[in-house]
Amino acid sequence: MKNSKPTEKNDQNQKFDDLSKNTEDGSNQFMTTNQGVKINDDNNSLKSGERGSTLLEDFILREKITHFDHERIPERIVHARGVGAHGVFKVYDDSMKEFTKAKFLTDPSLETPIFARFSTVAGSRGSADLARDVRGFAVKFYTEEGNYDFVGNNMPVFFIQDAIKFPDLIHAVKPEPHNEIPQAASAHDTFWDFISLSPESMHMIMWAMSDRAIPRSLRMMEGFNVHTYRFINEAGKSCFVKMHWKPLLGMHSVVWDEALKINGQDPDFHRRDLHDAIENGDFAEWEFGVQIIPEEDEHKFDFDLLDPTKLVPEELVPVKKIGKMTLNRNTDNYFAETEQVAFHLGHVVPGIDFTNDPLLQGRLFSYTDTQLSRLGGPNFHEIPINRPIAPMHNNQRDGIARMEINKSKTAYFPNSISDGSPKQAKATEGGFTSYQERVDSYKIRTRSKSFLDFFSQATLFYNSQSEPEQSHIQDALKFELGKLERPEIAERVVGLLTQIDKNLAAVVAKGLGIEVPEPKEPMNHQFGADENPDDFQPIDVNPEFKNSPALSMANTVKDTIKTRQVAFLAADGVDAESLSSMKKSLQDEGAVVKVIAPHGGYINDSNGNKIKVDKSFLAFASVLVDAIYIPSGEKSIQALMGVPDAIHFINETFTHCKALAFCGDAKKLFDKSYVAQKLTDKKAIDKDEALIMMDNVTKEDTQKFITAIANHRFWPREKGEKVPS
Ligand code: HDD
Repeated sequence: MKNSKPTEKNDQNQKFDDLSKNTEDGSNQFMTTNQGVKINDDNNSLKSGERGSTLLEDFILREKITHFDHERIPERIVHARGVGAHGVFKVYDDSMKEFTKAKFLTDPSLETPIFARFSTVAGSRGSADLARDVRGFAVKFYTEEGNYDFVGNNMPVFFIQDAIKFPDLIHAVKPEPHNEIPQAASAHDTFWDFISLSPESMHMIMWAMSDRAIPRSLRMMEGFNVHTYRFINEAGKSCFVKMHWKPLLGMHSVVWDEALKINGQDPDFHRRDLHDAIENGDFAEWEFGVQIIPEEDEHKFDFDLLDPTKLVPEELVPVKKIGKMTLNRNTDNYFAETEQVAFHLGHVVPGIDFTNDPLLQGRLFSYTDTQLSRLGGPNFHEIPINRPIAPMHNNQRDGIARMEINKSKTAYFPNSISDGSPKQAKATEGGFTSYQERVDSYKIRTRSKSFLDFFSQATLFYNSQSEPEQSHIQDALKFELGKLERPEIAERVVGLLTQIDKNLAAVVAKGLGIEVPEPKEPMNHQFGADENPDDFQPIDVNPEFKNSPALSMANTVKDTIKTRQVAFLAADGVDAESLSSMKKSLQDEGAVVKVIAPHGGYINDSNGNKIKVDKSFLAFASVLVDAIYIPSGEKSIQALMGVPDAIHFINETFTHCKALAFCGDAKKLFDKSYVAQKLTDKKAIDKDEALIMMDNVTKEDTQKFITAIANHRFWPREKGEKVPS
């Protein structure tokens, strides 16, 4: 692994210069107290005699313990588990000028520093990475015009339509109040109880039950800003915009059985993956895309643009890719940067504005408010990771942990004493002006009737999935609902599923051992006490689009094995050529090779060369890699045949539909696997494109292996005869 210091290239960044004002490096320095007094003994407290009691006078001990006692801050109420990294963002050209005046989106000469944080939603700070969950996708842009925060998810829609329901949703999904069970899981009664009474959530449920909820890597997932926002151009004209992040490596997921096992084998799987990729110089990249909708088209769709449970199909409004984000530097300190970073979708710059989406509007209140208790007061914007690189002057003063020393004799506006400073900026000088949206309406507490189509896009999503993806959704629902203790909740959910797809409902009902129920009336329970329930029941909409290929991960990028992990199973005597030539070919394509052997340290190859073992079987597992390869070598294969873990590697890799390649006499090892022994349909082995048998490492066979890894999974295995792993 390369040195964790940033490379020369990615060290050049205005935000890094800014952060460097607050960095501390104790190398070759004396240890001191917080007051700068050098410490002579950090190992023993001050006592009255060698065996006497400790003295209160010991300011070194007191200071150290006091600071330790207060090291923790409240974890985020949601999105507590996360990982962050630094990077840069650049637009390709100035084509967005037509729509927005935001400089960082229109000036291709600018490289905007960014900090991104990815997270799971429900779990605590120490929970495992591969929970079935939505992933937070937050990006802070330190632009010249102030900070812009993108606070999105890896799914383009949300569970609820109004922010007033957010505490209910989160109370339902978090561990149950009486026993704080389960951790980082939605498979429990309170979550599904809430969902079963809130049919607006069914579109998001389809996403959350899909493979999108168990990404292979944070680097391999999309990001969405969910709400419809506005762009405002220099002339003050507005249009609507949906924002997207598209990963250059494509979208890929693990399978559920892997997710369960990864959570035990390496609960930091995603965190480690991002960290290691950046350390290796494999910087994570996403293209930034926008769907632009002219203001006049607001009512053109068969859904409401203000409804956050709806997406705009890409086939209807194409995503124009306008720039690229590159994450190229890990944090120096997790707490100072990733834990203390505070995102807020209300942090916008001129050229970006809000809409009346009621979920968005409520969020605008929540994000600053939550930091007040999480980060201890109103000055969290001064924490280095949060402060803008744009100049910052105003009349806000004081408060806990104020860092800035404001020199002005005045802290009010207007003033004459300070010559009217700091001054207001005209719009032409970059002053933020809100979009003058015409509003003419009654003050009213209700849900818009245009939000009552709860199922058509859930059906669109389900119909757009490939067969394996659909079957994973079915299994996820069987798993989640199968965990419920109250059968009536599962029945209500299956009732709602009938509104999405009859077959989906039937398959799930069968898995649960129940009859397919009629949906319980009323389906929707989200209305006021004085409102008529009948007015708020789901409406039927026949959507313009029945299928959107962009929604299926089957259609993603599959032409690269960059950063994919391949385990080479080997022992002493491994054939030197069989190991090294495959290793070189895979590494040339950007894959990461790990040698897994019966013991740690080194093994000897057939030429007597020492080969470093990355991990022993005991300290590793097949679920941590994308593919396995077993090089030839009689002695090595003999040894592996005596290692049950090696056979288990093969069984599991096969069951998880990943690529396997066997070279020469490694076939003998394959013969010991369940795949060879229990699969009665031998033709399935011949037809299996991701199970590669090679006599030698030929160019052709290597290419077959590379293609199989790039395809990520060979799903026909799931449909065929099952073998145990
Ligand atoms: Fe939220 C954190 C994304 C709805 C209230 N949210 C948070 C984070 C992300 C999102 C990515 C973590 C940011 C970080 O890494 O620090 N939230 C979303 C999306 C939503 C959404 C995409 C729907 C479209 N959130 C939402 C609502 C509310 C909140 C409706 C409240 C009314 N969210 C919060 C919060 C958090 C938060 C309580 C917890 C920690 C924080 O803000 O800084 O304010």
